Order: sequence, then C-alpha cells, then structure tokens
Amino acid sequence: MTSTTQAASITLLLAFTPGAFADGNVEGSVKKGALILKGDGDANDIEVIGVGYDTIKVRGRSGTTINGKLSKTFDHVDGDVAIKLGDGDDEVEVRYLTVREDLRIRGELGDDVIVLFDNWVQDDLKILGGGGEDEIIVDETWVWDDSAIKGGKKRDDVHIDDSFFDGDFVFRGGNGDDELIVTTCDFDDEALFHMGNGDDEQFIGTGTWFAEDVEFDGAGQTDALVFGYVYFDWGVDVEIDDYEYFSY
Ligand SMILES: [Ca+2]
Ligand SMILES: [Ca+2]
Ligand SMILES: [Ca+2]
Ligand SMILES: [Ca+2]
Repeated sequence: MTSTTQAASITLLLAFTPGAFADGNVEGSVKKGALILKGDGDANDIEVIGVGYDTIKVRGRSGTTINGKLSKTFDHVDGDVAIKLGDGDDEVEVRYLTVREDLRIRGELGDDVIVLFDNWVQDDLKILGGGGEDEIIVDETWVWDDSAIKGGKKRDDVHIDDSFFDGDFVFRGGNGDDELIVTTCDFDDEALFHMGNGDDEQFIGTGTWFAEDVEFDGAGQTDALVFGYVYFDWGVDVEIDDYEYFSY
C-alpha cells in the first residue's frame, strides 16, 4: 500500500466517525466559592479532580472542552460543587475532592455515567441520574451530612462501595428495572432504600453496617433483595417491604 492510499483510508475513517471529535463544551465558573459546571446537549466527558487546597482541575476527555479549552483549573472553591451534564450520554468522574459544602451532580437526559472516587463531602451529597439508563458508582467517598442518590427514570445501575454516610441516607431507584449493589459501607444515621417501579434487584453486604433505623422498600412489581454479611446495631429497626424474593 502506498502512503497516498493510507492517507485516503484515514480520511475515510474520520469521515465515518464525526461524533468522536465533537463532544461539546462544559461551562465552568466559580460564584461565591461554589464551582458550577454545566454541560451542553452533546455527549460530554469530563474529569473533576481535586489538585490542592480549594483547587479543582476539570479536564475534558474524548474531545469535550472546558470553557473552550482542553482543561481548566478553578481556585478558591470553598462552597458547593454543582455539576449538570445536560442532554446527551455524558460521563463525569469526580476524584480526590474535598467539598466544603454540597456535592450535587445531575446527569439529566441521556444515558449518563457518574463516577465518584475518593472524595470527602463535608455537607450533603446529591446525585440524580435523570431520564436515561444511568450508571452511578460511588467509591471510597465520605459524606459528613445527608445523602440522596436517585437513578431517575429507566433502568439504572448503581454501585456504592467502601463509603461512609454520616447523615441520613436515601436511595431512590425510580421507574425502570434498577440494580443496586452496596458493599462495605457504613450508614451512621437513618437509611431508606426505595427501588420504585420496575423489576428491581438489590444486594447489600460485604460488611455493610447500619447504626440506625433502615427501611428497604421494593415498591411494586417483582423485586429481589439479597443480604450478604450485613450488620445492624443493637436495637435498630429494620423494615423490609414488598419484595418477592428475599435472602440473607
Ligand atoms: Ca451533555
Ligand atoms: Ca445527560
Ligand atoms: Ca435514569
Ligand atoms: Ca425501579
């Protein structure tokens, strides 16, 4: 093959994958100490990384830009971190953050992937997958106050691992056949797991600990709940409603 033919083949390949290099822009700004990130209607893909005291670097992946650039570092972030991904199949990975106030993430429409790894949230955590089939992973994250994790509509896959929740904890699967896996977590205040409509599956275990009252609600259609090495403090009220299959 001559080099001219090779060049022609590469041009053809690029022509057939126009979306791969057009993954939109995320607008970022700091207002009164709060970092606000807003995705557009394209499939955005970003990393949000704590890189120093009150300093957060946001990096675009797969062609996504931040304020028109490949990456941007935001200083003096000592309030909330709020991320709205907008329409499109978005992906966000949040790592090594110390959030002074709330961490709020919304996938909005589209099949979104939301990943948290190794963060401290000193106030509330709120994650909402939104309308599409979302994947939410919370790993090695410590929340000092209340948490709400919601899949929203359609089938959502949620895995919460190796994390501490000091305040009230609420999980809502919403409509659709959802899957929730909780492993090696500590829930220090009251917890509610509500799977919503759909045939939902839930595994809670691998050393997961509940220090206060907890309620598991399959909530309609055919739901399964499996416990494997789950611990409850003495005197804790455990309510289990509306599961067709339950094992421990
Ligand atoms: Ca988007
Ligand atoms: Ca989205
Ligand atoms: Ca959803
Ligand atoms: Ca559901």
